[in-house]
Amino acid sequence: MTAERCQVMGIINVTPDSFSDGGRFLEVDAAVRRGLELVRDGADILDVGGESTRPGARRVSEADELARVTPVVEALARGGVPVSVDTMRASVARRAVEAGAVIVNDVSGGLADPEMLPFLAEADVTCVLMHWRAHSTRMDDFCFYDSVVDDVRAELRGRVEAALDAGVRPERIILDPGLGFAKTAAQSWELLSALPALRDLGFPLLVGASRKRFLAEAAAYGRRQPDVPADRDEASDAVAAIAAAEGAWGVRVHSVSGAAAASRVAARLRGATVAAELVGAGAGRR
Ligand code: PMM
Repeated sequence: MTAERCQVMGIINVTPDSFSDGGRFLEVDAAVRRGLELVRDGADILDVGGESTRPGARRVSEADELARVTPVVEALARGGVPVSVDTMRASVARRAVEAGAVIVNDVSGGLADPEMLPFLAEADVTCVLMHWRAHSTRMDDFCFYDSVVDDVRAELRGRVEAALDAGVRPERIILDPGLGFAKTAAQSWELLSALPALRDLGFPLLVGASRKRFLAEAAAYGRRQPDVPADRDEASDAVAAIAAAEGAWGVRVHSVSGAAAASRVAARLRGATVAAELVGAGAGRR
């Protein structure tokens, strides 16, 4: 999957304990309404997840994850929205793809479930393989690197090899450095400053910085409260602009409008055509 303009992936966490949504979108109707709102704000893709991966979060059962995710994916996909499913379980990925999901976003890069890579190969579906070392309850114990950039590159290369060995086609693979996953704030910043080196791996790159802890320090100004995830949205928009300008394939964000503008600004600067997407009276003439 390639795209000229950085794709804006809007997040729908259908979880009661997500650090950012706080369970507000638990019911299917509310999650679907939220999805449509994100599309109106400029999301290109909606990423639907039923299992929180914030630091310390416990796993949810497969049954709960399926019950949360499947109806939301189905309703949004039926409405014509490109849907991605954020899951580490092959069974959930399978059901979501049957329900219309076109991307499987596995934060474990296929490590959490041995059935995942064979499923991705069989379904021939686009997938995000993220850098990951351990489940959320233990991931903060795995922040040890000789060089975070070199090690993440090498480990991502390992996930690509495993995926190719399982039969996943290379053009189906998107990579993600996994900011905040088994990384200190300093390590996440270092990775963010090395996007060109990560792009050199030769695969489209997804960047997920939105509302993450490491942004707290950059978000601490004016009336913003760095401890409140939603008060990190402007800092998240700034990261989206930088990632888009550096050629990331996509950014995964909670609040979409700033990232959508960033994506269009970056596309314009990079020489891509965005005029065809402009809607509304006179938008193209200003
Ligand atoms: N981060 C979270 C969840 N899923 N998926 C990808 N590909 N990349 C990420 O950085 C990522 C992800 C955790 O954040 P959330 O709980 O706010 O969704």
